[in-house]
Amino acid sequence: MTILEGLPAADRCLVMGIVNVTPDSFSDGGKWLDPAAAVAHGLRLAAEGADIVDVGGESTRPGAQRVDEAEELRRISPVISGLAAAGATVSVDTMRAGVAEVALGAGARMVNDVSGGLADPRMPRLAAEAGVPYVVTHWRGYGRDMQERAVYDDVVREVGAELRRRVDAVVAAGVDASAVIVDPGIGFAKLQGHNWALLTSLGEIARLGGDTPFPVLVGASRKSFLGSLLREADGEPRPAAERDGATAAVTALAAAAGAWCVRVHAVAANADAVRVAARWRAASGIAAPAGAAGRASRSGAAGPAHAAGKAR
Ligand code: PMM
Repeated sequence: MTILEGLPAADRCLVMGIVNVTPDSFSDGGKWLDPAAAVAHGLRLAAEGADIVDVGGESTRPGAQRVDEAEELRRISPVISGLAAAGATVSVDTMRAGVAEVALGAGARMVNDVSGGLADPRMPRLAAEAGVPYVVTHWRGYGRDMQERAVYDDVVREVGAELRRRVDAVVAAGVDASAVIVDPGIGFAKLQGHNWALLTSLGEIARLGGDTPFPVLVGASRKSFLGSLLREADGEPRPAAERDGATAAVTALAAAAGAWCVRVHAVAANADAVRVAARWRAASGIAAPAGAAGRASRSGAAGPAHAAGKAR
């Protein structure tokens, strides 16, 4: 099997566009509840340069309540089949194996599980049997109380160790190590400083894969640590819809540090940013990110470990 089978490969960081089919996501909740509008939005993101379109039907924001499985499926199934039929590369953002199974049947090619297999123990086996790339995200619990769990002595070391345990568990469940993508889970049980520490340590996250670094996915788009950074004169955080410039800056830096993919709401500026970063890396003599040319075939000598170093 080739690495990340079924996904686009590029000699740059990939761009994943977000389609949240939810009434309550923090930045775009309620905008894409109508399936036709959601499909049109996903295709617009693909036209703007999204390599992958990520479709989710359950908000994971801090404080969010869970939806039931039937409702999650009702929201996303027509959107996934519509996008896949139109030729988009689709991933499904879900913590439920039952939802992932239907989504894969409808044409999704990747499972994006923000719980890293913790929320539904059947998920790793499903991903293994389907043979699809599987995003293992660092997670400490559901949105309703996750921020109470944002307690770390050394966030990079602890997130790394917890992620490594999750990767070992999903591999033990049968997922091919070359199909694993890791994600530090920006904003999931993390305070602002934790997010920055992780973003500046992507090389360490990638090196959880040892000599063959794992592809790293970064989901920082419009998250509240950016709103806090860009506080208005009155002290209020910058609203979510006005965080796209900061998101593109994070994208450029993460991609220059070797991230495999960034998950973003506003695709066009981020598609430019990853191209700038690729040129930057090329001019610096750094190879393509892990996962770009095939994890199994990479030497592991360059990539994120080389680029990001220990700059915390
Ligand atoms: N963040 C959100 C949802 N899904 N998936 C991955 N892999 N990584 C993330 O950081 C992530 C995610 C929450 O953001 P949204 O409500 O804007 O979709």
